[in-house]
Amino acid sequence: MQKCNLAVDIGASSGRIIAGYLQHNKLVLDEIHRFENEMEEKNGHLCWDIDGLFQEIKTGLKKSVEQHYQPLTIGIDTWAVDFVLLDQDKNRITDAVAYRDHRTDGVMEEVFQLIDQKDIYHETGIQFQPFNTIYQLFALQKEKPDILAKAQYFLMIPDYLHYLLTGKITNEYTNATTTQLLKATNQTWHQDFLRKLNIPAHIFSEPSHPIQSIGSLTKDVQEEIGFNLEVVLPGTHDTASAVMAVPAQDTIYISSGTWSLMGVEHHEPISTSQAFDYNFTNEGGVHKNIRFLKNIMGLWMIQEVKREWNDQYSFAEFVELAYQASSFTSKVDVNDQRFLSPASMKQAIQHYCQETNQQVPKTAGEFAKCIYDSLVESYHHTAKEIEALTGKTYDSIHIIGGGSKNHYMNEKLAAVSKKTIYTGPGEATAIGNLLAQMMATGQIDSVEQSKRLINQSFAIKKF
Ligand code: LFR
Repeated sequence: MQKCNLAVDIGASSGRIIAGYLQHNKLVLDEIHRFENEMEEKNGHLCWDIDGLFQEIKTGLKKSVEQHYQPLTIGIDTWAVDFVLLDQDKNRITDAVAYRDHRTDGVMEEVFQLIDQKDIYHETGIQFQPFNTIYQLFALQKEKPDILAKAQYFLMIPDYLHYLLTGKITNEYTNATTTQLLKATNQTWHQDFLRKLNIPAHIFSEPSHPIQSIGSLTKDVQEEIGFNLEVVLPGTHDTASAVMAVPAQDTIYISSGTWSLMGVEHHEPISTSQAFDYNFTNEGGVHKNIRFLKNIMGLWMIQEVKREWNDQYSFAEFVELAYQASSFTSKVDVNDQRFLSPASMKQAIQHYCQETNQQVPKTAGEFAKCIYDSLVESYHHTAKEIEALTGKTYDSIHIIGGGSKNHYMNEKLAAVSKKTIYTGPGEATAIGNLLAQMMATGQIDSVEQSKRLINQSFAIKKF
C-alpha cells in the first residue's frame, strides 16, 4: 500500500482526484478518478449538480484503495464565488447556482446605488465581475428574501463539500476573498456592506486559513467508503492552489483553464485608481500573500465552440486547425461581457466580428484562430498593465494548467511579448492542493522547498 495525499480538483468542465506522494525527491502524481462537470437548468437557474459531485468524490475515495493506495489526507478545491446556504439544522436550502447564471444581470449596478463602487474596490481590493458572491447574494435577497431569512450558514462550494465529508463548517480564506465581502485590511467580513445590502452577517464564520486539518470523516461517510482519513484545507479556490505550483517566484503567471488568470504574486494589495481602472484583483493567497491578477475570458470560449460543434474535434485538433487557418486575422475583445454566458458562443463571436467590420469566422479553424489570437493579444496587453501597476519589468511568463499545452498560443505569445514563455506543469491546481496538504502534514516545510520540488518533478518547456 502506497501512502498518499488526495487532491480533489473540480473545474467548470471536469473534476479529478489525484493521488500524490514524495519519492526520491520528486512529487509523483497518479490520477485516480476523472468525471464530467457541467451546469444544468434547475428551478429556472443554471446550477451545478452538487450532490453528483459529492458522489464522485466518494467514488474516488473508494477507487484510491482499490488502486492500492492508503490515503492519509484529502483536500478539495473548485472554482470560486459560488455558494450554498444551510438552515439551522444544517440542511441545504439553496441550489448551487452557477456564476454564469443570468440572475446577476444588472445587479452590480444596483449594488453601486447602495455602496459607492470605488469604496467596494478600496475596501476589498477585489475586481468587479458581475458574478461575484456579493452580487449573487443581493440577487438572492431580491428574489427569495425568505431563504436568506432562514439561512444560518454560508458555505462556498468546496466548504460545502468539506462539510459533507466532515460535518465541520468552515469559510476557507482564499475562496472567501473572492466574495468581494472581505475587508482587505483585516480579512474579516465587511459588516457595513452586509448591513447596506440586507444580508445577514451571522451566516458567515471567521475565515479559516489553508494548511490545517479540519477533522476526519463523519461516521456515515466512513461506513460508506470503509475507512477514515483527515480532511486538510488547501487553498480551496482553484486559482490559489494553481498559483502555488508556479515554478518560479519573480515572474508573471497565467493559470490557463476555463479562465486565464494572469498576474503576479505580491506581498500587499495594490488597489490604486489605476488598478481599479484596469480591474485587477487582489485575491488572498495560500501563504497570506496576494494574488494580484486579472481574469481573462480564457479557454471557455473554445470549450463552448467545441460543444456547439458536437465535440467533433478534440482540443488538440482545434490547435492544428488554427495553424491551418493562417490567413484568417479577425480578433475579438475576449473580455467583452457578451462572451460570459452567451446562448451561442459561435454567434456571439460572429456578431462581434460583423459589428467591427471584420471577416466573420465560419470554419472550426477560423473560430479557433480567432479565439487563440484574441486571447494572446489580451495576454500581451495585460502583461503591460501588470508592469505599469507594479512598476517592474518581467522577463518571463509562466503558463500553468491544462491550457499550457496549447503550442499555438505559447509560440504566438513568445513572439508578440518578446518574453521567455515557460509552460507547465499542466496539473498545477492539483499540485498546489497537494503541496498544502504536504505542508500541513510536515512532509514539506517551506515555499522554497515546494518550488524546488516542482522543478525537479515536472518537465517545464521553454518557448
Ligand atoms: C477559475 C476561477 C477563477 C474565478 C472563476 C469563477 O477556475 O476560479 O479564479 O474568477 O473561476 O469562479
